[in-house]
Amino acid sequence: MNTKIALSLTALALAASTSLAFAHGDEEHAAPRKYDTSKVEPTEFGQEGNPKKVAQTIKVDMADNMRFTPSDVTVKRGETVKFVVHNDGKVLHEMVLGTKKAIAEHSELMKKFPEMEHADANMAHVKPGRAGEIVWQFTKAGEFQFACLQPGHFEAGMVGKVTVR
Ligand SMILES: [Cu+2]
Repeated sequence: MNTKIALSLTALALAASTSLAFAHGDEEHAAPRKYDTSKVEPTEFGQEGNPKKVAQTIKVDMADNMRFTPSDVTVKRGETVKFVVHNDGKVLHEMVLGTKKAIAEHSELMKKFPEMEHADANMAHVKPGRAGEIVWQFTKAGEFQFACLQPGHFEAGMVGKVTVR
């Protein structure tokens, strides 16, 4: 193993130990995510929401023109939001919620490990013609992002903004 690869793997291991871990596994999200209070980890942009406490459902479309529609949403602090994310395109898209910094870092990791599969409460990978869901409680006020981190998509502008007030 050369040094460069070793360093990259160290970076991945470090990243995997944070709350934004890239859990390997169920790529298709075929079964709905099981909400388990004991597994909810607070982050800088909120935490996994209780599906029974959804106050607002926001429908978001993803398309092959590398755009989210809408690409700008506003939610109330403390509110649990359900994003229903539909893929209108012909390629895989995903919605990943995070801080601007976390999204940028995650995007860099995806470039280094394009085959990396990850499944976490703050993301939904959606196959063409299908829909996925993210239930999220925004516990902190501020500006956050959602992005598609499939190779090249974020760079092409597949990013949106969540304002929490
Ligand atoms: Cu995409």
